[in-house]
Amino acid sequence: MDNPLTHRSQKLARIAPLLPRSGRAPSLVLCLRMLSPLLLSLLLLALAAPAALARRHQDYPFAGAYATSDEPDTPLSFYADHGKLGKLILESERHLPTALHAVSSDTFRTDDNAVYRFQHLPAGWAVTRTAPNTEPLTLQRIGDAQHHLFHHYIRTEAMIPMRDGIRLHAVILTPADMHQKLPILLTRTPYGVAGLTPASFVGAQPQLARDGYIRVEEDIRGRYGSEGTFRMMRPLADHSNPKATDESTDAFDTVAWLVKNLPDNNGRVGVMGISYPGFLTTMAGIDPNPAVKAISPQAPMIDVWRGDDFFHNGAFRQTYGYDYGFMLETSKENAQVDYGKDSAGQPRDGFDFFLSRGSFAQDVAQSGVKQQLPTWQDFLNHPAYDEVWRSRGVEYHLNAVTVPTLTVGGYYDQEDMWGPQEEYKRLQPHDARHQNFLVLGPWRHGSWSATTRHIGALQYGAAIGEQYREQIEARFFAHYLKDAPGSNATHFTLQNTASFQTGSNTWQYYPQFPPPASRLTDFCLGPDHAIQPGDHCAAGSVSYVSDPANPVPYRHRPIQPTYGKGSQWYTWMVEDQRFVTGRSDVALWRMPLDHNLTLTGEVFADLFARTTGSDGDFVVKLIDQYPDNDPDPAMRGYQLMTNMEIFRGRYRNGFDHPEAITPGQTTEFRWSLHDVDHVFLQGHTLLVEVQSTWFPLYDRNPQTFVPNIMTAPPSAYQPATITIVSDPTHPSHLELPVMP
Ligand code: PG9
Repeated sequence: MDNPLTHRSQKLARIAPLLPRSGRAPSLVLCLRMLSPLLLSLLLLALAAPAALARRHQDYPFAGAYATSDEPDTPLSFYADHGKLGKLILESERHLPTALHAVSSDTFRTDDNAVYRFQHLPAGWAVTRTAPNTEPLTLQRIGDAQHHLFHHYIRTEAMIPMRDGIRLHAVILTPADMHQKLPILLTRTPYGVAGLTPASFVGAQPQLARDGYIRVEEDIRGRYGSEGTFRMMRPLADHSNPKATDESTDAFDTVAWLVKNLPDNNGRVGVMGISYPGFLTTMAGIDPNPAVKAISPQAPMIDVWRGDDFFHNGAFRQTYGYDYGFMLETSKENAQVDYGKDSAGQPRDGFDFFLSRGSFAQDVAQSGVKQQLPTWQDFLNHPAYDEVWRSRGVEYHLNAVTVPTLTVGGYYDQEDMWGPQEEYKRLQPHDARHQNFLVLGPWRHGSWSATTRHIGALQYGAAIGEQYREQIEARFFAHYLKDAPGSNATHFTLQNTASFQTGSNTWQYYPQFPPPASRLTDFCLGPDHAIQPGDHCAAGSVSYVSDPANPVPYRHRPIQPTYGKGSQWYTWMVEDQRFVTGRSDVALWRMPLDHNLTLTGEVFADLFARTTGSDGDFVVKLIDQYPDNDPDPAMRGYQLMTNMEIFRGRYRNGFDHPEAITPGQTTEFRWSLHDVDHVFLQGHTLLVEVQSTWFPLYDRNPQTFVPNIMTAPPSAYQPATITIVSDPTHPSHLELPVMP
C-alpha cells in the first residue's frame, strides 16, 4: 500500500531545485517571472490554503484520536488530508495513513469495507467501526489526531536456493528512504508470507517498522510458495552430514543468501517469530549462520508431547490435535475445520462433537478426510513419548547460548506456555556471556504483540504489550543489530528476566528466574478442604466420582473450532472458574489470606491418590479467588487460575512406558504446574481444585487401562471414585515458590 506521507515529501523534493539557492531573497516580481503558469497556479492555491483548510476542518468536526476505554494507548486518528482534496484520512501507530471513501457526511468506508460512523453523543464524539466477520466496535474521541513516522518500504520477492536445491519463497521489504546499511530481520513460517506488505509490517510490528529493518519473511519447505515437503516440527538432522537439511540448515542457507544478495544490508541478521515461527527461530540459533546476531523465540514450541501444543504430560489435546492437524495437513495452505451444525441448525458445540465420537480413532474415522494425515497418524500410532516425539524435542539441543537470545512467553499461553519457560531453563546454565534473556507476562499466546492492557476480565493497569515492544524488544534488536543503534539500543539494559507480576501489576526485574529469594514451600491439601502451609499434613481425604460420560468442560460452552468464528479459545485460561466450582467431580481446598502471598517461580503438584479404576488423569488448578467487595465490579468473587496442568496417571513411572494403576492403592503423582509471578492479595482466597477430566481440550481417560487410549473401545470408559489422600506419610500438597 502507498505511503501518502512519503509521496508528499517526494513531491517537495522535486520542487526544491527550482527555488533560489542564494541567501538573498529575490523580489516578488522576479519570482513570479521565474515561475511557469503551472507553478503559479500552485502558488495561488497555497496562498488560498488557510481558508480552504479552515473549511475542510469544519467539514470534519469529529477529526481527532479515538480509542476504547479498554485500550486507550492505541488510538485511531482521523484527519483531513489537504493533499487529497480534503479526504478523511485514517492513521494509527499500526495503520498507514489511508484515505477513506465518504458514504455520507458522517459515514466513511475503507477499501476493504470496514465502515466508520461518527456520532456526537452527550459524552462527546464517538465512532463505531463495523467490518465483515468482526464484532462492531465503538471508540470515543480522546484528543487531537496523532501522526507517526512511516518509512517507505519497497516490496520484492525471491526464491532462495537451499543446499539440496529446494527453493524457498520469501518476501522482502526494504526501506527506500533510509540511507545507511541496515540489518535484516527474518521470520520463517508455515502460515504463508504472501500477505507481507508495508502495511502489514506496520500493522504487526509498528515499533520495528519505525526503527527500520530489511524485513524478510519466508515460507518453510512444503508450505505456500516454497518447494519441497512439509514435515510437522521437522526433527533436527545430523549436522555433520553436509547434505542433511532441517529447519536449522534452511535458516542457515537463507541467511547466507540474504546477506550476499540484498543490497545495503549491514551483514547482521536477527531472527524472530511467535509459536511455530518461534520454534523456527530457536532452530535458527542451533549451529547458526555467523551472520545471525540476535534471536527472539516467542512462545516457541519446544516439545509438543511434554508440554506444548499436542500433549501435556501424556494427555492428548484432542481439540487442538484434531483442528491443527486438519489445518496444516489437508492442504498446502491453512484449512479451517468445521464441527457442523446441531439439530437446531446452530454451529455444533465442540463439547458434543467430540463426546459423541468417543476416541480419537473415531474422530479420524468420522472426519471425512480421505488421505492419511501424517500428524493424525502419529497421534494414533505413537500415544506415548517414543522416538517420534523425542526426536522433535528441541530441549535436547539447547546446550549453548550461541547468540543473544530474548525468549518471550505468556503465563496464560493456551498453546505454548511450557516452551519458552523450558527454553530459558535449558539455556541458563550455559549463559556465561550474559546473553540469555527472558520476558514473561500474563499474556495469552503471542498477545504481547497486539493487546496491551488486559486479557479477558483481568486488567493489567498498564499498557504492558506496548511497554514490552518499545522498551525491550525494539531495543534488543537495535542493540545487537544496528550499526548506529541510536537511542533505542543504548537503553537495552535487561539484566536477565523481566516479568510482569499480576496482583501487584508491576514489572519485576530478576537476575535469573526464579529469583534467588524464592523458596519452594509446601502447602498441604488437608482434611475439611483446608489448605495448610507446612509439610506435616493432617490425616484426611477428599473423594469424588469422575465419569467420562459427563466430563468437566474446560471452558464455557459452546466450544467453537479452535480458530473458528467467534472462538473463545484465546482467553480460556483466564475464565472465571465458578462455572465448574461446586460440581461434585471437582474437589476443592481453600485458604483465606490475611496477608499478601507472593509466588514467583515454578509450582508443583504432588498428589497421593487412590482410584477404583486402573488408569486416570489428574488436573490441578491453583486459583486466586477475589473478594466479593473487590473494587473492580467485574472481578467480584472471580476465580482466576494462576496455574493449571494435567497429568496422565499411566505415565507416572516414565513417559515412555505407560503402566496401569493398581486400583485402590495409594499412588504418588508429581508434576509441574509451570511458572507464576502473582501476588495473592490479603482478603483474597487461595483455592486448589483437583478434577479428572478437562474436556474436550484433553481426550477422556477411559479410567480402565487400555494399551492405546486413542483407540479405546466405548466399553473401556468407566466412572471411577478418586480419593486424594492426606496424612503424614501421604502428604498430598502443592509446592509453591514463596517470596519473602
Ligand atoms: N501453536 C501453534 C503450533 C506451534 C507448533 C506446533 C504446532 C502448533 C502455533 O501457533 O503456531
